[in-house]
Amino acid sequence: MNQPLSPKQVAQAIGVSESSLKRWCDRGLLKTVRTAGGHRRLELGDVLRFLRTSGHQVARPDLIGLPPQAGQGTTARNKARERVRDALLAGDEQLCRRIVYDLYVAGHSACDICDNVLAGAFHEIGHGWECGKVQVYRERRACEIALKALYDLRRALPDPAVDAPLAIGGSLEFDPYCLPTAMVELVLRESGWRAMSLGTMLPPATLAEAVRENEPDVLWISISTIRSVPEFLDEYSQLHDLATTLGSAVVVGGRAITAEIRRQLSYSAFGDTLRHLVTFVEAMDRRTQRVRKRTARP
Ligand code: B12
Repeated sequence: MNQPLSPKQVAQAIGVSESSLKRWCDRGLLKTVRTAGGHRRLELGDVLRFLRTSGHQVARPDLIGLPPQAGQGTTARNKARERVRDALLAGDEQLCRRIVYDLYVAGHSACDICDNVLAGAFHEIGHGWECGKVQVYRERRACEIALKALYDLRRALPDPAVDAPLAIGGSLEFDPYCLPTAMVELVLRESGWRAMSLGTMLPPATLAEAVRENEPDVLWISISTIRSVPEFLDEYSQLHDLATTLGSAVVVGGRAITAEIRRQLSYSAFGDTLRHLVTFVEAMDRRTQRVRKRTARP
C-alpha cells in the first residue's frame, strides 16, 4: 500500500501553489481523504489519474515517489518500444522506467504498455540473442529492469477494493519466465481485481493448495516453456478440474501454448495477449453487476 501524500508534497511535485492544489481538491478534481486530525491526504493513484486526464506535468516526480524525471513529457508510443529496447539493452534503468512511466501518465494503459511496448521490446531482445548480437547478461539484466518498471506501474494503481474479485496465478514448475505472470497481476489490478502473482516455477501440488485455500474467482496460468508436453497436459488438466470444481475460472496464456497444445486444453478463457485477459475479466465484472442488480430488485 502506498503512503498517502500531503497536499504540499503534491503541489511541489506538480509545480503549483498549495492553494491551487487545494482548490482543485475542493472542486472534486482531485480526490482526498481526511486524517483523524482533519488534514487532507491524497492517494498516488488518484494524483496520477488527475495528471493523466488534466495534462499537467510533474516537475519533481521524486517528491511523490515516482522515478526521477517521470511524467515530464509525452513519449510517442510508436517510438517507445524501440527506446525501451535500447534502454533495456544498455542497462539504463532510469531511462527505461521513465519511458514506461511517461507512457502511463500520458494515458496509455498498463495493459497496452505491457503488450505492445515491453513484450515487443523483449521479443526483439530475444531475436538479438538468437542472432548472437545480444549477450545473455544483457537479456537477464533487461528482465531485472523491466520488473522494476512494472513495479512502478503497480504502485501507481489504486489499491483494489477489499471485496473486489480475487485472482491468483503464476507459472508452473520448470518455467522460470517471470515477466508474463508479473504483467498478468498488474493488468488485473488495473481492472480493479485483487490479483496476486504466486511467482514462477510452482509445483502443481502447491498451486492446487493455493486454489483450495484461497478459492479465487480466477486462476491464471502463464506458460512460457514446457519441458514435457504429456506431463504438462496431465498436470494442467488436474489443476483445471480442481479449480473449476471449486468455482474458479481458469485463464491460460503464454508463448509456449501452440495451436496443437491449445486444442488439447480445457480453459475458461485463453489469451494470446493481456488485452484478451482484460476483455474476459471485464465481461465477468459486467455479468456480476447484472446478477447483483437482478437480485436487488424487489
Ligand atoms: C528473458 C528470456 C529468457 C530468460 C527469462 C528470465 C526471467 N527471469 O524471466 C531465461 C534466462 C530463463 C531464458 C532461458 C531460455 N530461453 Co529465453 N527468452 C527470453 C526472452 C528474451 C524474453 C521473455 C519474456 O519475458 N518476454 C516478455 C513476455 C511478457 O512476452 P511473452 O512471453 O510473449 O508474453 C505475452 C503473451 O504471451 C501473453 N501472455 C503470457 N502469459 C500469459 C498468461 C495469460 C493468462 C494470458 C492471458 C496471456 C499471457 O501476454 C504477454 C504480453 O503480451 C524471450 C524472447 C521473447 N520472444 O519473448 C526468449 C526466448 C523465449 N527464449 C528462448 C530460448 C531458446 C531460451 C533457452 C532455451 C536458451 C538456452 N539455450 O538456455 C532457455 C530455456 C529456458 C527454459 N527453462 O525453458 C527462445 C525460445 C525459442 C522457441 N522456439 O521457443 C526465445 C523466443 C528467444 C529467441 N528468439 O530465440 N530466456
